[in-house]
Amino acid sequence: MTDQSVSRPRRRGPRAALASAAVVALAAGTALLFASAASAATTLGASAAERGRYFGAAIAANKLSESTYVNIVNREFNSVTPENEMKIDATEPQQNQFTFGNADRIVNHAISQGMAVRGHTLAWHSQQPGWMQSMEGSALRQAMLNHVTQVATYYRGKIDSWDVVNEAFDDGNSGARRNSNLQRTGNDWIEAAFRAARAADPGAKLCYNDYNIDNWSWAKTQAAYNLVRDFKQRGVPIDCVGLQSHFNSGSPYPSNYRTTLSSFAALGVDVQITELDIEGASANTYRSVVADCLAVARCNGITVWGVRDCDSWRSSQNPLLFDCSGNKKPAYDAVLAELNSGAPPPTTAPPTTAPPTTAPPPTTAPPPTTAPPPTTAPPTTAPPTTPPPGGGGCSAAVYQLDQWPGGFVANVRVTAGSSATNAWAVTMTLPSGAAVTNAWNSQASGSTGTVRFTNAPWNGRINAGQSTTFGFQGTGTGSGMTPSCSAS
Ligand code: G2I
Repeated sequence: MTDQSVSRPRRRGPRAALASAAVVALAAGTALLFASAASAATTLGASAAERGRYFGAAIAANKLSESTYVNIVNREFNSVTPENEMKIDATEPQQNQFTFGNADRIVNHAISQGMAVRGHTLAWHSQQPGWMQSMEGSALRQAMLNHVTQVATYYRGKIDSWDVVNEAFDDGNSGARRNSNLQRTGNDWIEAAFRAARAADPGAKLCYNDYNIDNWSWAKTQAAYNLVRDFKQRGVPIDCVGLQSHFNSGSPYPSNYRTTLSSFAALGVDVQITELDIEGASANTYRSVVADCLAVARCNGITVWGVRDCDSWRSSQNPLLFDCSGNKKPAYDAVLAELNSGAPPPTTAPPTTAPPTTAPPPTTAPPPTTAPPPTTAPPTTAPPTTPPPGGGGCSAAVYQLDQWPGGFVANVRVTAGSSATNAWAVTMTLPSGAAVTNAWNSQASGSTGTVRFTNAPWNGRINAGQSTTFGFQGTGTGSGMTPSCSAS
């Protein structure tokens, strides 16, 4: 493996000061932490965070040296997805020889900015290196599982959500699996990949990701839905579904998109809009997508597939939020306004309805060519300035990521109980001789003995049953720590 620098996460940059402000606010017992909800947020990431969500972009490592590009990325987004750098051909170009240089550039940049990372993607029929393309059968199954294990282990603790399996279903009306070399290793290849990913990185959310699963009445959507339902029923580890949501004239934004989001969510998984772009970038359509996500408690993040139109894989469609010069487009203003009009996360647990056992709706012929449906009106109520307290408690689990003579790195997953949290604190007693040297996505008070970690400004809100992750580095040995969590 290359570039070990990522195994020592660094202190976050400019946003660290905000964390200190939050601690002051909490210590003073004031609602300062949430004061920003009263005045509209001015960036996509900040506004999404106020609603317990992220707003991200797919980015490319080779553009991180362009100032216009990186300024937009740092200013607007609180999550990134490597557009190509974590794919199989990039990370394992020769069998069992892993290269993480470009992916590390993105991950390190994200950590330095306090951004989350969506990992994309561990198992896919496309962008396979040559050696894998020519493999079949048990050799391929073993190679795929080795790839999942090695890459997820390498990035353990640094990935918020992994696209474990990408695009496994066929287009068209069959609802069948896509015929690929991976599929030919046996129908259970998807669950095998998810189990390997969970074992390698128990703290990451594990997603199934696909395109054309946005329209609830399409056969492909129902096929993905049935996969997730089956996995949940049989205990196969899956935490989220990624709807790519590449909208264009052949696959337009569907009027039943919100139904699709809420139907997946009702299975007990998060729903993430993972590769959003819209041909022509209609402000109304972008606004509708955001409104639909905000209307579904478990739709916890939106990622646009690129930053400026010229960065897009479909640049001739001008499908993104910034023009080629980096100026905000009308779609940007619509997205920000819609985010700002959204309510804070609910403070009570969503109903835990059992997954429907009835047959899915009848499927219709694929891609209607009609115009997108009318957009829904945005809610007109302003968010309250002080959200109600969360009384459902929280729990925390610690994962030691790395230990070397004299030091260690640990990650902590904080999970909200039966109601949303507005703020949380995790206390942990360190082994004798150990000391915290820095923390990210939280603020540590004290460094030895019993250390208290409190939320950063952007991750105090966790929806009921949802989780967030923070990490810290220390000297000494980090084993045997038992975290306890309190929430308000
Ligand atoms: O195709 C759009 C997306 C559909 N869902 C999965 C995504 O992973 C996929 O992303 C696109 C990237 O945006 C493109 O940038 O995946 C393409 C490949 O399947 C990417 O294109 C590739 C080109 O095909 C290569 O020739 C090029 O070397 O990008 C590579 C890096 O620029």
